[in-house]
Amino acid sequence: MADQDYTPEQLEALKAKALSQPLVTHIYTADPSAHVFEERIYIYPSHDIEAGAAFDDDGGHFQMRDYHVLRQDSPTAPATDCGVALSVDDVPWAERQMWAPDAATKDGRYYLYFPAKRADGIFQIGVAVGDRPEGPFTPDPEPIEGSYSIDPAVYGDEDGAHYMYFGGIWGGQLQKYRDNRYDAAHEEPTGDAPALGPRVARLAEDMRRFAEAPREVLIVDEAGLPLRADDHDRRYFEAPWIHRHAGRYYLSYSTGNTHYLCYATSDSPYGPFTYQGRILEPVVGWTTHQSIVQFDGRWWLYYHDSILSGGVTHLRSAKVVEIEHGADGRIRTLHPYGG
Ligand code: FUB
Repeated sequence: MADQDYTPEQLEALKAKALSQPLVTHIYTADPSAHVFEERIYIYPSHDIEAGAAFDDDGGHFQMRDYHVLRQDSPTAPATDCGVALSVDDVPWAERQMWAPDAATKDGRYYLYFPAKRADGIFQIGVAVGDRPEGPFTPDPEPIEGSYSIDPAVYGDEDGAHYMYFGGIWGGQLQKYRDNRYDAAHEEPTGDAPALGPRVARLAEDMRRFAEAPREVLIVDEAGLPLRADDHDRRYFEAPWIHRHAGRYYLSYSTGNTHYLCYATSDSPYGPFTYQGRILEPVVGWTTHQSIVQFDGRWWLYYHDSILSGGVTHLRSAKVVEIEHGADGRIRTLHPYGG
């Protein structure tokens, strides 16, 4: 997960051709989870900082310590930083690395979901509750029971049920789990073994617990066969997100070490999801992470890249660009710097 080497001239050229510019430039923001609350866009990003940690394949250089919420009147309007919504110092069970968050609302309350490492280095997912979309949020004293790994994304279905999708491999530790149990000896599968999938669990009515044991989400190819573990151009790595279009569930995600944003579709929130294609080609920076939201009948992809920091992989900037679903439901692939 190291920086990429770009000359200043190359970065300037990419910036000039970029589909969009950073939502804010006074702080670094990443992994933007966007929602329409109270008829405006609220964005829940990671807050990237330079902590001086060495690069490693487990993402040790991502040492984020708090969350800021951003707000826009519409996806094309300027973004306002609503300030600190939650700090790791206020979360009794968490020690470090507040990675990609998400938020949901129910009955007038707002719930911020976030992964962080416990003191023993194991990721879990916590929840914090507030009365406003921008917070502040008060964290529950313990992580969500039965949660693990990273990248929570909560989807509120049309029937009122809420589902949490989560999980990321390598630094996100998902490969250490089978049947919801941790074993340090487990690694990412290889070869023609089925790739690991994200997990999904319906949330309880109080939005602070799982109502069921997490299930693994299967992603299959056009022939209905599970994506293979060695299919790194298509297999799930991290950053799950669900949106619903024309009655179908769309699971978008990152392929991690091949740097694509892909999607797969299903008739059920539990899957199986059938792989469909790419939404976004690789950005500047190792990671890629998205959310997809509808606003005034148009669809928007919130994503990030590392152009503003000169290509520093752990100093990213959230951005937004419009996407299109074709008449056949397919999403047109975007190239972040044109072409
Ligand atoms: O921001 C830290 C991690 O990088 C996220 O949790 C992943 O999705 C990747 O974007």
